[in-house]
Amino acid sequence: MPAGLPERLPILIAPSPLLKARARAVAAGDEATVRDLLPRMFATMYDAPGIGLAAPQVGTGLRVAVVDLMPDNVQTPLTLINPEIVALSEEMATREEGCLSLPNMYAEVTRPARAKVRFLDETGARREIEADGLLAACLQHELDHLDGVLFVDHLSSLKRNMILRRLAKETRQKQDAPARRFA
Ligand code: GNR
Ligand code: NI
Repeated sequence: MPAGLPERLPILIAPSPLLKARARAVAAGDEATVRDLLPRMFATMYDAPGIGLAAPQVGTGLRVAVVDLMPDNVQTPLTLINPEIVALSEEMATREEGCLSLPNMYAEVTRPARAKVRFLDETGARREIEADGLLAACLQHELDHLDGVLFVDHLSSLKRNMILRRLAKETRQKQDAPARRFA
């Protein structure tokens, strides 16, 4: 029985091996796990704050993601279970992306400008959305997570390594005791 506010989950930071793994499809028997996971994923995403969160980012290897672009600052939650790309535009678009698993790192990522995605919603109903703009980028970013792909994997190895090294350095500095910071 769920009681009180959903608990926020710790977000895995790169280079966690769980972020590189392919998540498995939600199947019969996963209902209780998914029902318990979704409110926690939304709470974690809103708290971060972020506009999307994939289950592998919180250590669950299931093909589940949540998205909310908060249009006009109004919560508009979107739950994606077993999402699949049905179509991608030939036209590409470039925009700055960030990722809760690569905190404080941002880079311009080029992806198809429009995406059609098929998925099951939180009630198990089959749905399909055709997205452009930020939603198209966010959906592709979340589906990538389910295949163990991060936005830096779309960059040149030079840019990717720069970001991963900077992140490793910042993570090290945060974890070090303040007295050891300059040691
Ligand atoms: O909060 C997020 N912002 C964002 C901006 C541009 C493209 C994708 C995203 S998703 C990201 C949250 C996240 O890490 N989701 O996996
Ligand atoms: Ni991400």
